[in-house]
Amino acid sequence: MEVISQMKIKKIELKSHGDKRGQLVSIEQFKDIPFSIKRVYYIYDTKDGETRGHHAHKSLEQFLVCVKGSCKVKIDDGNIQEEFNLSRPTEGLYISDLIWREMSDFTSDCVLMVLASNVYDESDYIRKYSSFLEYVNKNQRSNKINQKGAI
Ligand code: T46
Repeated sequence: MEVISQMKIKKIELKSHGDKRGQLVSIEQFKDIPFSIKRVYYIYDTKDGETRGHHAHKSLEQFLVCVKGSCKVKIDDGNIQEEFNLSRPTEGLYISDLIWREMSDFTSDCVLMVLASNVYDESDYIRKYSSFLEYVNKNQRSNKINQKGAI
């Protein structure tokens, strides 16, 4: 099966420090995830049947963890689509730039925590799918030109 580049999307397993009191998971920048953390937000109390996301970012890295409950994350790089199930506080999904994402199937207890590489910036969002595809194509064309120039 063709998969979206591991550089762009990656499931990351987190270590849990368990003892008789319970569990603790820590996430450190550049150690557990490949970027520096500038922002943390979380999504909770998502209503039954609701979906979220439906956008991509021009330049943002994020790491999504369901610290409670579960949800699905559909991702799309403009060519390939994949779906991930997030259901454990010890696993997260790393998503880099130019990836369309849609979150769905939130359980009523779901708390989806997101670590982000930058502060909130509405101008970084691409909220129209057709604009996302245009952006991806333009990006791929300029990457090819740069690669040819480098030879
Ligand atoms: C993403 C997925 C996984 C802020 O004021 N600050 C913030 O840091 C964020 C993330 C959102 N907001 C405001 C903007 C909207 O008025 O909160 C409201 C809901 O945001 P949005 O509709 O973008 O939420 P989602 O769940 O569709 O998407 C969010 C993130 O925005 C996005 O970057 O990748 O979660």
